[in-house]
Amino acid sequence: MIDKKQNSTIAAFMVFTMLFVQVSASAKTSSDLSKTDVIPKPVTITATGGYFVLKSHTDIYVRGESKEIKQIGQYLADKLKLSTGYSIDVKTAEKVPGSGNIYLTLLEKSSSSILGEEGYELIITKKQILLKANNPAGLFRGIQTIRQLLPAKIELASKQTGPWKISTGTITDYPVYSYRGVMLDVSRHFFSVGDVEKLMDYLAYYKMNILHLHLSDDQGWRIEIKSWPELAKHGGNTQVGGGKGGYYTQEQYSEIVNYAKERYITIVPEIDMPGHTNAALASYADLNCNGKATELYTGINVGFSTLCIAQNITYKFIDDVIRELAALTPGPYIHIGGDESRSTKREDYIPFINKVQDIVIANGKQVLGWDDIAIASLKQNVVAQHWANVKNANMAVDQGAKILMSPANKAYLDMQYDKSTKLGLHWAAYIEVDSAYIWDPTTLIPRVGKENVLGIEAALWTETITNLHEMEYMVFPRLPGYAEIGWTPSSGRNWNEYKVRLGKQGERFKAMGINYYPSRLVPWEVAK
Ligand code: IFG
Repeated sequence: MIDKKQNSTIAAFMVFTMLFVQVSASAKTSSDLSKTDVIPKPVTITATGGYFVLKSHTDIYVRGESKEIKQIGQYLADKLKLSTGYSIDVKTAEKVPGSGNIYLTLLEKSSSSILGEEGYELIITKKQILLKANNPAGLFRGIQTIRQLLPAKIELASKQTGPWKISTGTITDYPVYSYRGVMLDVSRHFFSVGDVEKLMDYLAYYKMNILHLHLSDDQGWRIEIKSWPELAKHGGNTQVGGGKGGYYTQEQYSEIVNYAKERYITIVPEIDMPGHTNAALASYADLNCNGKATELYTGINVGFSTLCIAQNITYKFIDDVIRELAALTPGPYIHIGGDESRSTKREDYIPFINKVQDIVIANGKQVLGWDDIAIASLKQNVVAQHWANVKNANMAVDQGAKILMSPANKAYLDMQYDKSTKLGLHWAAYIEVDSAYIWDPTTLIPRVGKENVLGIEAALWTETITNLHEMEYMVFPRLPGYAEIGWTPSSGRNWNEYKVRLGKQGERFKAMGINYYPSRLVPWEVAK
C-alpha cells in the first residue's frame, strides 16, 4: 500500500522527469544546426550538437583596419542590439579573440576557390562564432545566416528576454547564380526612397544581390535627367489612377545606390524603349513624330506608344539619358527595356535596338533588355531577360546572349496567388507559393539550359500595387523561394522540405512587421 508521503514523492519525481525531458528536448532540437529554418538553404551544414550563447559581453571583432569590414561588423551589431539590449561593440583583432565573441575575417587571397565571390564559411563553437569569406560580400551574406540562426525575436526592435542561442557546427555556403534579383516598377505607381530601401532590407536578408528599377513607362518618368528636365518634372507628376506620382532627384537615386552598395546589392536602372514611352512623349513634343506632345496617361493599357525612330533627336535624347544614368550607376548594367513595342514597325525596331545597344556600350555599360530585343542583332555580353515568349529567348541564345530568367507564369510578383487575391493580375498565371518555388531556371523552357542562364529575377509590376503594405503582400511569402532558387543547388530543393522552413520564417516576417499573405499551403509556425 503506498502511503501519502510516498505518493507525493512519486508525483514530484514525475514532474521533475517531465520537466527534464522537455528542457533537454528543447535544448537538443535547438542544438541541431542542420534543423534550422535558414533560407536560402545553405549548401553544406555539419552540426556538432551544442550551442553558442550571445551574451552581454559579446563583441564583434573584425580582422584588419578596413573601414568596409568594420561597417559590416557594425551592420550586424545594429541588427542584434535592439532586441538583445546588449551594447555590442565592433573591435579589431589580428587573431581570434577570447571566447563569447563573433569574429569576421577575410581569407588570404584565393585561399578558398569554392566560396567564390559571395560564399562564406561559418564556424560556430560553444566558445565563438567565426565567419570567413574571400570578399566583404561573403561576410555580408554570412551575417544574414547568423541572423536567421538566432531566435526569430532577434528581429524585433525592442528588448527581448534571451537566451540567444545559436546551434554549433559549420556551414559552408555559396550561391549557384551570380544574378539573384527583384524588379520594382516605380513607374505605374511611384515608391518613395524609404519604400525602396525597405525592399532592399528584405533582399539583403535573403542574400539577393540585384534590384532592377523600372524607372520609366507610359504612366511615369521617375528619374531626374538634368539635360531634359521636363521628363521628371512633367512626365513624373502622375501615375496609374491619376495620383500625384513623383520622381527621384539624382541625389535621391544616389542615396538608393549607396544604400544598395552597403548591402552588396547592385542597382540595375531601366529606361524602357522604344515602347512604354508615353511619359517622355508627353514631356517633349519634339520626341513625337508629329511634333505634338501626348497627354499624360493614367490607365493600364500597354503597346500604344513609341519613340520616333526616324528622328535624330530621339538618339540625342537617348544618349543624354543613358550618359547621365550611367554616371550615377556603379553597376555594370543599363536595362533598355524593348518590350511590347507594338506601335513600332519591325523594320524600325531592329535598327533602333541596334543603335541603342551602341549608345549603352559607348557609355561603358552592359546591355540588359527584355528578350523582345532578340529580333535585333545582339552585341557582345548582352543579357536577354526572358518573360513570356520562348522563341525570343531561343533567338537570344542563338546569338550567344545569356538569359536572365523572369518567366511571367512563375516569377511575376504582380500575379495573383489565386482568384481570391484582391491585388494583382492573372494574365500569365495564378502563382501560389508552391508554384513560385517548384521550377528550375535551367529546365523550364526548351533550349535554355545551365550554360545559358545568368540568374533569376522576380518582377513586381505595380499597375495594381500602390504602397509598401501592398508590395509586401505580393512579395511575401514568395520572395524567399526565389532567393532559394537563385542560391541553392536544385538538387537541394524540395517543396515539401522547403515549406516547413518557410513556415518557421513566419515568426521572422512578423518580427519584421511584414504584411505577408498567409498561404494555406504553408505550415505556418506563428504564435497567435
Ligand atoms: N507586361 C509588361 C509590363 C507589365 C506587365 C504586368 C513586361 C516585360 C505585363 N511588360 O512584362 O509592363 O504591364 O504584368
